Amino acid sequence: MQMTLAEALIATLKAHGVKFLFGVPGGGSSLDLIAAADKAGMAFILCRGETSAALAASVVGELTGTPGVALTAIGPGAASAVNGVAYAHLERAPLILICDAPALGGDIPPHQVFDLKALFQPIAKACHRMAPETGVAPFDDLVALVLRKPYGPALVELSASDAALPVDVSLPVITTEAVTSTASVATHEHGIKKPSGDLNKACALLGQSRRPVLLAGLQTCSPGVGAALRQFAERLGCPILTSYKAKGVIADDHPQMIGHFTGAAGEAEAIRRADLIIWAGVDPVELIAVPWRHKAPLLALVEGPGLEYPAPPETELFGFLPQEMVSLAAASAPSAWEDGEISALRDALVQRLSLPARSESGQTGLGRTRSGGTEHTAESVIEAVIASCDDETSFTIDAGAHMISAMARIQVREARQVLKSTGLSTMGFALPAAIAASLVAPQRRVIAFTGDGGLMMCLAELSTAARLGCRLTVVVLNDAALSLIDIKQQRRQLQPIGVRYPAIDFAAAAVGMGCGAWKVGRDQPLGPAIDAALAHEGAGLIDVTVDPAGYGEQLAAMRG
Ligand SMILES: Cc1ncc(C[n+]2csc(CCOP(=O)(O)OP(=O)(O)O)c2C)c(N)n1
Ligand SMILES: [Mg+2]
Repeated sequence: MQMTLAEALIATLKAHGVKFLFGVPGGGSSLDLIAAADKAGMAFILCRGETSAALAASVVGELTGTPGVALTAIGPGAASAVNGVAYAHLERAPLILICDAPALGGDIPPHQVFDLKALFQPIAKACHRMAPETGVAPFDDLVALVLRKPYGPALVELSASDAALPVDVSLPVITTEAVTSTASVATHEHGIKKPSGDLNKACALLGQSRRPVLLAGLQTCSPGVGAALRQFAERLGCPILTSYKAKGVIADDHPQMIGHFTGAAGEAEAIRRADLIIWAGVDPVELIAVPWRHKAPLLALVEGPGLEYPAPPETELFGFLPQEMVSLAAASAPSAWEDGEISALRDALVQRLSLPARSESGQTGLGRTRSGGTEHTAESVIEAVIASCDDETSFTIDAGAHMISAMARIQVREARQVLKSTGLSTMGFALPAAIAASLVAPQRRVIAFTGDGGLMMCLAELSTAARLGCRLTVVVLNDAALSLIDIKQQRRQLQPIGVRYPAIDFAAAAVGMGCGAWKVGRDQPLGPAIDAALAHEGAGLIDVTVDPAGYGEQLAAMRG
């Protein structure tokens, strides 16, 4: 069969179940790809910036297990996507970034041209310039590469002249169902193979343990893992902590759930009391950058070798995580943990992560506090919003001080029902991620909790959300400051320079971009705005002025 190279790439993506291409087009091959996608019934989602496009595409990849795809122009378009590609790299998301490429040869000046491969090499699994002579086969290989665990991004360069040339194609024998169905993922990838590694040693470790603790990381979000993980945990009767990325893989209200595992001091007490740490699919990139503080041996159950553990594991099993857990089940017996002890640990962690109560004067710990009174806080706003949401609601969370309350307070029952950047911890994530989540599951409402600083980095995507009619509500915890950095500056007793700015009127900006918007000042009631925003069918935004005064103490309690 004959197709143009652009059509052949689109056909390959379609065969893999790709439904959306995100991006900002240039005048080169992106136009050929958009035209081919349109013919193939695939939607091009025009974004306002390439970073947001690559972030949204990565999140689609995380949510669906199919590759996320973003298109950019030459030079500046590609360079502008770097942070989204860094996200896919450090959060293990399957992403293909297709950039316009300059025509080769001739006397063409190098306008907008620089070495993209060198730019992306440290964060991409592969960088490849497509050529009609080699047909679509190298692209098939790239798709397979980004879908190999751990997932990650690849860069593809394609010139307009090459995109339009005919190629011979024989499409890969792969169907959407084969790629996306849970059962087939399990059998295709892993068959009924025994895990590799020293199973006897792993069984012996588990058999000797009286007080194991289970840490579940991002690999447990893979299809088919959650149920096996829960059965394994329930058989052990031990405390469970999930990483931020794995939030929901075991329901937050499960009686054995203690909270989140980040590597910080906050959760250390629960782990300190354990005699064995079961490291279930945690990717070390999920931990904050502090020295490992635990002495108990590590039993690692992971998808594959090569992880840079913070401490050498006593033993590792590699393969399909449920299979590893089934293989260990024979050696596992109910642990010596008591229910009351587990719930006390959970209560202590919840308490520790709460914003400190305000004193009469409005002072809460570290200096530079604002006035007291009836101000909203990140915690009070998040609690009020989630109290009005149904169980189906998805959440996205940006980076910043507000994130701690959001992750501690939101309770979900599904993996990836809360989306957050952890390995990269980038700002400007919550809104593009919410757009992606809304496109993947249009019937579910998405709430994006963000700081004012993070929203300013992707504000223009409000117009994308409005144009697409996404059922999403952005909640801006507006403190007119980069509070997380403000706190760190205060702790180092430095002058307050470069972390504060005049408050932005986000509601006015949102209205200007076609969103419904509600503004809640410091002494104004929040309830009516929440009711109106959640009743609004399209994209909306609540801009709430919050008091950041308690963040310093909260962060100190969490990170020590
Ligand atoms: C793209 C990016 N730039 C800078 C940082 C460093 N950083 C982390 S949190 C933060 C401040 C966030 O401010 P805001 O969004 O207002 O949230 P707040 O801390 O005030 O709740 C900064 C600058 C980052 N994580 N990502
Ligand atoms: Mg802020």
